[in-house]
Amino acid sequence: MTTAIDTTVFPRLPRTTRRIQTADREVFVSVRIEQPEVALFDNLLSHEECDELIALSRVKLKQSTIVDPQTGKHEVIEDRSSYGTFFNVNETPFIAKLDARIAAVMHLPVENGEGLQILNYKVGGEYKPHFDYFPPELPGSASHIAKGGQRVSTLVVYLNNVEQGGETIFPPLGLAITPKKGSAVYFEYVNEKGEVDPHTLHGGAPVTGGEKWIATKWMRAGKYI
Ligand code: PD2
Ligand code: ZN
Repeated sequence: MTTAIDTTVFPRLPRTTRRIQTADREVFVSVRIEQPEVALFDNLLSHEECDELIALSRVKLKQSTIVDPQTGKHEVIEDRSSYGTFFNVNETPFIAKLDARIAAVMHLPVENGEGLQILNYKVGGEYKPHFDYFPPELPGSASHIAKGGQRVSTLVVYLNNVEQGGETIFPPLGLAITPKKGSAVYFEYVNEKGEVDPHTLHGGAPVTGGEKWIATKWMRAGKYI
């Protein structure tokens, strides 16, 4: 049975939630801050699920791109020195299981999600501070916002323990999150008026030892098309 989700509620993750019972796994909210809403989820993926996602992705990695806010085109740039790939929503039964669990903890329908992105950073790899939303005032954003609305929230799932470096950083908040296999950082950046929050500027600090694997889910305000 699926329960209808009220997508108009803010914050999307209720402030008193400490455990989220998804269809197949209990997830723990171990840390949270407000304004902007940031939360850490423990026990989101099993170690076996992390290993399987890495194995499925390793064979199809390509150099990552970003959306140029002026042109809207995907470009390879130095700010994002990682390799990545993605899975369409519900691409396989395994991905569908993860998409459903991720949607449950993000309190939005699976249909609002973009395909799961997998990123791999080697030593020196980083993702310089950026916004995940499309800056509303820039011309390159319109074509992306047309595909299901503005991005509203992000989940970054850590697929391995990184030897050194590779923290997810939020410079305006003075916050750094150490990657922990199977855990995830969640944040929201669009309020009830549809305004984006620049305090959600964040990045992936350079990896200084070992490598880093993550899975990212970006949610839209409406059904992603
Ligand atoms: O690798 C990260 O920790 C990271 C940091 C910032 C990933 C993303 N953003 C992203 O995929 O949007
Ligand atoms: Zn990001």
